[in-house]
Amino acid sequence: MSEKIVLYYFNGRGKMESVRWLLAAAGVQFEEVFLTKREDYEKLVNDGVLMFQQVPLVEIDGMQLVQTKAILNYVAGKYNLYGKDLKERAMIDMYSEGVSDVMDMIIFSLVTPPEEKKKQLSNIEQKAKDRLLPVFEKRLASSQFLVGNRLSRADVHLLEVTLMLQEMFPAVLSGFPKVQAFQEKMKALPTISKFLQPGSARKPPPDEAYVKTVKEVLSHIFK
Ligand SMILES: N[C@@H](CCC(=O)N[C@@H](CS)C(=O)NCC(=O)O)C(=O)O
Repeated sequence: MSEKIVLYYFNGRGKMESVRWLLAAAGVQFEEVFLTKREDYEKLVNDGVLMFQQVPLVEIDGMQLVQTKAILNYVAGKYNLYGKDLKERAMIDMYSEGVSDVMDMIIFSLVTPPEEKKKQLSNIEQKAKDRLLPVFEKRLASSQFLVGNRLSRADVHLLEVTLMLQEMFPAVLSGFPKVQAFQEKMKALPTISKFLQPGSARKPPPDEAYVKTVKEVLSHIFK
């Protein structure tokens, strides 16, 4: 297996987008293989590289890693985005999991039946405003970074989710000035600024074509 980092997923955000964000924030190059047809998924399964028959899959350091959290943990540990000790790491995990609760709701809203969509979106907005953002607004009032005195994966995940929330609810940060200031500071970091430019590996918000591809590739789920 080569030294290259290779990401196997759909050509869209889904569960891989946070991995792309983390690698990009660390300034690490990676390649991508996109699943566009059912056969692409079947080949990976038949080759035995998907431990649980699920993507994301990331080839890194001679390993074929699956399970998004395991991938994120490894990337964060390898590129010094996981705190200086176990206590910092526990704090980073708490913030990251809080973000992931809302991120998962956003990801799965894609396949929510149309009649439930409105309610689901309103749940996401409410959860973001009532639970998620107040925690970070409070924390960022007294600290530049979420944990310790340097960038961690928690900061990167927070930036990602707040940008996603703004795409869906443009005024969502209006009562959260510290989170807004944090966003601006994060966006100015050279690696992140580069990732936010057109032409980077960052994926656009999902559209119908993306949903169609996912449903075709995973036709055993979306019957
Ligand atoms: N716990 C896994 C879940 C991964 C997952 O659900 N992947 C979907 C695509 S986003 C998949 O490959 N599903 C196929 C299946 O479950 O059969 C993770 O977080 O990586």
